[in-house]
Amino acid sequence: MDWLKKARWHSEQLTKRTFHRQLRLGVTGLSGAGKTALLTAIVHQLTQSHSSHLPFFSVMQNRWLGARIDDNQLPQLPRFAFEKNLSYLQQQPACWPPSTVGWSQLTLALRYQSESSLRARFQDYQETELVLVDYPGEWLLDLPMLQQSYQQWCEQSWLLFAQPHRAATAESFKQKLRTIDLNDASVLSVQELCGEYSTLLQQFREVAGAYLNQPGRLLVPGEFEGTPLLQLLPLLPEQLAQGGALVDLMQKHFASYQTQVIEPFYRQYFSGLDRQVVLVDILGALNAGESALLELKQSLLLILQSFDYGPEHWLRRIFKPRISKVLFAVSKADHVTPDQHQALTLLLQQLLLQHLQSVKFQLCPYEVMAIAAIKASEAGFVKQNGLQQACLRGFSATTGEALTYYPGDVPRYWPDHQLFTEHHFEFQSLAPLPWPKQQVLQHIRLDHLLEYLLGDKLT
Ligand SMILES: Nc1nc2c(ncn2[C@@H]2O[C@H](COP(=O)(O)OP(=O)(O)O)[C@@H](O)[C@H]2O)c(=O)[nH]1
Ligand SMILES: [Mg+2]
Repeated sequence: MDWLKKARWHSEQLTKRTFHRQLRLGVTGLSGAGKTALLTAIVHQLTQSHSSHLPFFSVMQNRWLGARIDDNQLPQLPRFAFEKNLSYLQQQPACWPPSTVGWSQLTLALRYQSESSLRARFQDYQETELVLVDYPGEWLLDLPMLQQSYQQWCEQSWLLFAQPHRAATAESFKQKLRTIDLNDASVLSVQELCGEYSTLLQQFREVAGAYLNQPGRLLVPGEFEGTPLLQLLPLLPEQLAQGGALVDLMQKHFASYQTQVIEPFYRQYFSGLDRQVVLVDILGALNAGESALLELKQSLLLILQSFDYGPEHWLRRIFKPRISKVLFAVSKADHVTPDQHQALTLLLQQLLLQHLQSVKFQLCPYEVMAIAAIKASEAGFVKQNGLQQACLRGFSATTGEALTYYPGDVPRYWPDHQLFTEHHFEFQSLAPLPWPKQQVLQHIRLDHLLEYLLGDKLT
């Protein structure tokens, strides 16, 4: 290598190192909120799209050179199944990819020209490694358990299970607990009992529309699937005073769950994130009724605690947070007509504000918006009694039939009890629209989402 070549090679290495940037974007939300759809859409849009599809994503307007999946990421980590997910949307009829369990990630290399004319003169392009991390919001719901004793957790759990929408579902498990021998901590009986508790949590979610289910890993175990760390259930508070081998074991498992499941999650995954999207399916909660909406609210308040960055916050003892922006996104906005999008955003804003008004709470910069990762409807108008009425066109997710309909209004304020007694919300689920190959998937405000989360880092 002559000296000129050598010098150029060194300078290239140096520039690469100097300008090599990495950005870790977390995508979370409770099961069914739309994480898989959003990640699939983000990867698809960044690798396939051009400026006309993402008009508000500024880097795409005149500096974008492209993006590709970088599979050199650590092969031992679960890879987000982007190609498989996309193939479901390409089927005829198109269908949604199955919801995933656990966490996964995918790395994209984003190439663009620098905004600075000086840098652009010395470098052909900038490259940023975007690591997309998908993890269940259920895991964030475990955070408050870190500050509780086993006794407090049992008391809080059974208070929750006594609520009208949960009581009937919980009754048979409660009766079962009353008959068990508290001195029997044999492997088989503990396994059976924990299996029943895990089924109860699933029933809460499916039958009672309940979101606040702990421990979150019992519903979405991830890498702890089948391990004794997940053998945990809340005994009846009065049983703790009686004592016994089973009480001792549960106390021990509760402590292990805190130190070997919850804390490592915050240290290993959460602490490395730079930006975060929290998806919220408000329409689903409105459909499920008043108690579901109330629990969604409580769950979100718990999730918010993970983003409380006040200097005195106890979470700082476990890890150093570095998330500098959070986007709270109402998902599936394509299930309502565009004139209702603002109401969706307002609902979520009101909820967040209630909490943020507390003086002690310090959230990093955040934004709220209504999005559809993959738009499953066409919005339009029909004439009714001589008047233009907004409507949607799409295909029912359950029957596949073509629909033209007005889905109804979204309340602009948190609905009170009276509204739920008078009105039953029924926002239909839609199947994905047929997707001719070569075309880019339709979305709502994905460009705003990308601009807010990545725009300032791609300069
Ligand atoms: N219409 C519409 N439905 C969506 C959208 N995103 C998700 N969904 C629906 O919500 C379901 C759950 O989404 P998914 O991404 O699997 O949620 P996850 O459990 O958070 O990963 C999907 O099967 C779709 O029915 C969207 O952008 N538009
Ligand atoms: Mg998923």
